[in-house]
Amino acid sequence: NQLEQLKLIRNNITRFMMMYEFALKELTTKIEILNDEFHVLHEYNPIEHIKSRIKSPESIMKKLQRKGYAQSLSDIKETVRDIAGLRITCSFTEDIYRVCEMLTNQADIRVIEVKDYIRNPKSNGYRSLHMIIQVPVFMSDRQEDVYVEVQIRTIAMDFWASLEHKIFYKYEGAVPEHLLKELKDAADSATALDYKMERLHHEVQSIKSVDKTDPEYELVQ
Ligand code: 0O2
Repeated sequence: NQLEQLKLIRNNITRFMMMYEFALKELTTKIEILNDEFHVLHEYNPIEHIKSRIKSPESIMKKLQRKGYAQSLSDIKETVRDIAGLRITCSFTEDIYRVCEMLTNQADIRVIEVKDYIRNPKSNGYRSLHMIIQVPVFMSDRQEDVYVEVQIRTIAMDFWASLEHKIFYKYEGAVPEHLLKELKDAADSATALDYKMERLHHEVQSIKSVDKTDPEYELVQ
């Protein structure tokens, strides 16, 4: 009987973790569809790439210890809302807000929280748009609304964040002052680059919209 109970616990945990995988699959497909449709309408892809991850059991435990005691799987679900994580890398900053809006407009997605570290960067220079959303997952016997943390960034923001993350872990949080300063400078350069690339993109887009079949076109040339 104890063995049966253990089996039941194991199955519950496996199904619990699978829920997050399903949510990520569903969301990834949704975003790919939005990206493809956007390409048809605007002749470019706002999304460079998408990466998903499931938080490791160790990280879930660490977060639970930090956030307080959880007695059941549903407590864990409510306490750790980033078990499923999706990182969307966009070409330009304005695309980040477009993707955020496209997700918000999906009828079955519920936006729980948005943290805008682009308009309000962290003091170390970190920039990204974070969303906590809920997506419905349909299982054989029930529907579960699953939390997913979505981080939306430009390539430059992502480049900066991955290096900063490596440095932070290498020094176990005690990063030397001069490196912090250099990281902040690099974050400022990344912001300037994003700004410049967006401006160039607008300029090129306005050229592209000239109708070359228009007889006036040659006169303007
Ligand atoms: P991992 O391994 O990426 O998952 P929370 O603890 O999530 O309830 P918090 O810290 O306010 O509360 O969440 P927030 O601000 O939304 O940030 C969560 C995630 O954003 C982090 O996840 C990182 O992925 C990323 N992030 C936030 N700040 C920084 C930063 O300064 N540098 C870098 N490189 N990434 C950052 P985890 O769980 O820390 O790690």
